[in-house]
Amino acid sequence: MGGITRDSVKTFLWKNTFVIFTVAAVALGVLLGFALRPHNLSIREVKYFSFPGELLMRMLQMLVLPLIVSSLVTGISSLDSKASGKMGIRAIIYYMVTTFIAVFIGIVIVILIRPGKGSRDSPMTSSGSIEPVQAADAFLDLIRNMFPPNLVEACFKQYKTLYKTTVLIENVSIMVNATILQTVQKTLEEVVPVSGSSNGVNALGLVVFSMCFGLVIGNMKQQGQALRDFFDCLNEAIMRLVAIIIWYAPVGILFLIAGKIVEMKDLAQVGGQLGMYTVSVIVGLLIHGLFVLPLLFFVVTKKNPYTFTAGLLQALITAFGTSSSSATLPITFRCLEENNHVDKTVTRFVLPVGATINMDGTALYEAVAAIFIAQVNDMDLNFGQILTISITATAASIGAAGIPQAGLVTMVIVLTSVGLPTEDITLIIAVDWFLDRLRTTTNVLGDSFGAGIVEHLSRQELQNQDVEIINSVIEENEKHYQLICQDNDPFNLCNSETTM
Ligand code: 7O9
Repeated sequence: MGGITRDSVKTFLWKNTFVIFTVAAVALGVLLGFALRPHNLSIREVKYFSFPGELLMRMLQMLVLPLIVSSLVTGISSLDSKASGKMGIRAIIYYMVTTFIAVFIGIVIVILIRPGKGSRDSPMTSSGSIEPVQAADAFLDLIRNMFPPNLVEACFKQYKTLYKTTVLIENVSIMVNATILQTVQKTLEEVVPVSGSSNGVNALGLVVFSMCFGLVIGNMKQQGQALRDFFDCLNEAIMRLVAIIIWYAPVGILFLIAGKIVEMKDLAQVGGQLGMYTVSVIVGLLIHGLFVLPLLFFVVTKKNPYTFTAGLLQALITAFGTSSSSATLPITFRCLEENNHVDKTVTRFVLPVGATINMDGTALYEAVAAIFIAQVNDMDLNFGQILTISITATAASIGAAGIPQAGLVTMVIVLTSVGLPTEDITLIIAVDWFLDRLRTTTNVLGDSFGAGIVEHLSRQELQNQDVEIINSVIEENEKHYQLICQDNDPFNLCNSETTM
C-alpha cells in the first residue's frame, strides 16, 4: 500500500474521469431503468424520458459527416500513394480475415449449442411483412451508392431499387380453326425495378469520394497545400468538438440505457429456443471480442491487448449505448488517439473505412441467425449450404452500409441464398435490439484493434513519412532563408554567416 499516495490516486481519478463517469452511467442507467419498470410508463412518457439520450445520438451523428470526410481526406493525402496503398491492403486483409473468423466462430457455436433444436416453440407470428429483395438489385444498389451523382444528396440519401408492377397488354392472334383468325388480348404482369431512394447517409459514396479526393490532393504537391491545410484544420476542429461532447456522453448513455430497459418487453418471455439463440450469439461475440481479436493483436504487435481494450472502454460503452458504430466513431477516434496513442495518420485512414465495411459482430450474428432459422425448420444444411451462408454473411456485413435499410435486407439475402423461409426473421426480431448493441460493440472493437495492428505493420512507412516531413520542413526553411537573403541583405550577412 506504501506506493499509493493521495496524489497518485488523484491523478489516476483525474486521468480516468470520463471512463469512471461512463461506467457509473451504465450502472445508474440499469438501476434507474429497472426502478421505473414497475411504474408502467406510457409510450409518450418513455419517449420524453429517453430525450437526453436522443440528444447524445444527434450530437454524435452531427459530427460524423465532417469527421469522416476530413479524416479520410487528410489521412490519405498525407501519405504517398505507395504507402497508402500498402496500408489499405493491410487493412483490407485484416477486415477479411477477422470477418471470416467471426463467421466461422458463429457457425461452430450455433452448431454446437443447437439453439433451434426440437419443435418450434412459438407459432409463426405474422407481425410485419418482409419485403422481397432481389440479391442482384441489392448488389447493384451497393455499386451505385459508391458513386453518388450528387454529393450533397449523398449526405442524407441512398439509392434504392424499388419495384413496380406494370401491366402489358398484348394482342395475340390465334387460329380458331383452319381459316378463322381470332385476335385476343392477353395481359401480362411484370415486376420491373425502378429507381428510388431511402433516407440515410450514403457512407460508402462519401468514403469513396473522400479517398479519391485525398489521393489526388496528396499528389498535387505545393498546389494542394491549401486544401490539405483546410481539411487538417477541419479535422482538428471537429476533434475539439468531440472533446466537449464527450463530457455529455455519460448523461446521454445513462438515459439511452435506462430508456431501453423501461421500454423492453418482459424478459421472462424470452425463453426456450430464443433464449438459447441469444446465448449462442453472446458466446460467439465474447469469444471473438475477448479472445480471438486480442490474440491476433498480441501475435502481431506483442503489446498487451487488454491495456489497449481498457483505453477503448468509453468507445465500447458508447457503442453499447447507441448501437451504432458510425455514431460512436468520434469517440473511437478520441480513445485511440488520446489513450492508446495510435498514429493519427492511421486512425484517420483506417477508422472511417472500418466503420463502413468492417463488421465482425454483424457477420457473426447473421451466420448464427441463418443457421438458427434452419434448425427451427428442421432443415439439415449440407457443407455447401454452410459455406454459402458464411460467404453471404461476410459479404452482407461488408456491404451493409451501401445497402439501404441494411439490417433486414442483408438478412433476407443470406436466408434466400440457401432457400430458408424469410418470414422466420420475425422469430428473432424480439431480441434483435439487444444483440444489436453487443454486435456494435464487437464491431467497434474490431475496427480499433485493426487500427492498432495496421499501425504496427506500417511503422516503416510512417517513419519514412516523418523523415520526409522533417526534410520538407528543412527545405522550406532553407528556401525561406535564401529568399530573405536575396531580398534584404545589403551587407551580405547571409553569405558570411553560411561560411562561418
Ligand atoms: C453497427 F462512418 C460513416 F460515417 F462513414 C458511416 C456512416 C453510416 C459508416 C456507416 C454507416 C452506416 O449506415 N452503417 C450501417 C450499418 C448501415 C446499416 C446497417 C449497418 C449495420 O449495423 C450494425 C448491425 O446492425 O449489426 C451495427 N448496428 O455496427 O452500427
